[in-house]
Amino acid sequence: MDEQFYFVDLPGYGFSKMSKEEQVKVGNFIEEYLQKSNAISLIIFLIDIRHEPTANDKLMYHYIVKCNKPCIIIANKADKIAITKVEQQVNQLQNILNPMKDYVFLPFSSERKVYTEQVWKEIEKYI
Ligand SMILES: Nc1nc2c(ncn2[C@@H]2O[C@H](COP(=O)(O)OP(=O)(O)OP(=O)(O)O)[C@@H](O)[C@H]2O)c(=O)[nH]1
Ligand SMILES: [Mg+2]
Repeated sequence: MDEQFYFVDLPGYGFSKMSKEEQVKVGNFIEEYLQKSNAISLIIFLIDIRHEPTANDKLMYHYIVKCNKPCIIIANKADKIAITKVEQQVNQLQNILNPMKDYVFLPFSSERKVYTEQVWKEIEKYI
């Protein structure tokens, strides 16, 4: 490999809008990629800070945990809630998904570019 790192954006739940046949193909692709790629340094799992984890979030979270690769969880769209609620909401998401608290959960907003420093600091540990 060259001395570079890449962000690979895997298909999200948008693929639930695909036909059943396509869903199976994409699902198999994601599974194979996550399990067979030795070049994955870190999985970054993005969820929505505003809501409790959905059934899909829980499914994906447990799947990622089973992959046994380093992972951080980013609670995105922090711009959509009051700044005073951000920390509380991230804690609540972690309490539900990861009560053992062995993964890092961080707020983020790709819209507003806030909290980028904390997120980069975490990512840099893996590259
Ligand atoms: N307010 C706000 N909107 C956001 C933020 N991040 C993404 N969005 C919006 O959310 C919508 C979905 O964003 P995508 O990046 O396509 O989400 P995705 O999870 O990759 O979707 P799929 O891959 O199709 O599952 C878009 O309209 C974005 O503009 C954010 O931090 N704040
Ligand atoms: Mg996407």
